[in-house]
Amino acid sequence: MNKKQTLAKVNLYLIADKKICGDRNIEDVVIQAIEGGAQMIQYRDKESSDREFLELASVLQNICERRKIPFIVNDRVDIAAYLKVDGVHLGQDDLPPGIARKILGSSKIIGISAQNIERAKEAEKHGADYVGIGPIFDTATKKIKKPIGLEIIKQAGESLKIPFFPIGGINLENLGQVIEAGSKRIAVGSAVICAANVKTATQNLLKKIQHLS
Ligand code: TZP
Ligand code: MG
Repeated sequence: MNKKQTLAKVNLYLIADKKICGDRNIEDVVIQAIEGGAQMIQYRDKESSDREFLELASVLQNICERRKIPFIVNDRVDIAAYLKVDGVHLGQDDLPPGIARKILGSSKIIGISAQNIERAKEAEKHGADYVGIGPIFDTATKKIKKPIGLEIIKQAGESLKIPFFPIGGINLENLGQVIEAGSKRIAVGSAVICAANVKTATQNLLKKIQHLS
């Protein structure tokens, strides 16, 4: 499957953030989430050393590979290239997508975070394969500005050709609003990772969104 076909199938994207895993083992969280139906995994880790990042990325890559789930690493184009993972996710202050593309090649998935529609369109223009747009709602996962709200989802639906994933504070209670605003995809962290039961929480989110494409 090429990356377009892969992304077309993803409604539920898990951001496996090491920090929000807390005492939970990130490998177990990822396994449970995949069992519950998570369709793409991003390893996000702002606190580990380079070496720990490399080791954990490799372990998670194996977990995902065995289950045929695309695996993306956050920030680290170098580690993505070395491990030959499926892609990288970059923020506005990371390497620009054009440079990541030169390093990783055309077959890899490059995702970009955008906080407004102009940035999202720019990311598309510079060769991003998908954008994460948010934070839609309040989130404790990322120490950033105010939530941008649901309006951008409609704008993204009208102006982007590439897939977009609303992100930030999305949970089972507010998912209906995200869908109503025009998205058939979401990226979630805490709603899955901090749930009493990771697998059930993933299943419940998926049930609401998977029929949309
Ligand atoms: N960008 C905005 S929120 C977030 C990122 C990477 C992490 C996931 O947020 P949440 O609220 O834990 O689902
Ligand atoms: Mg980043």
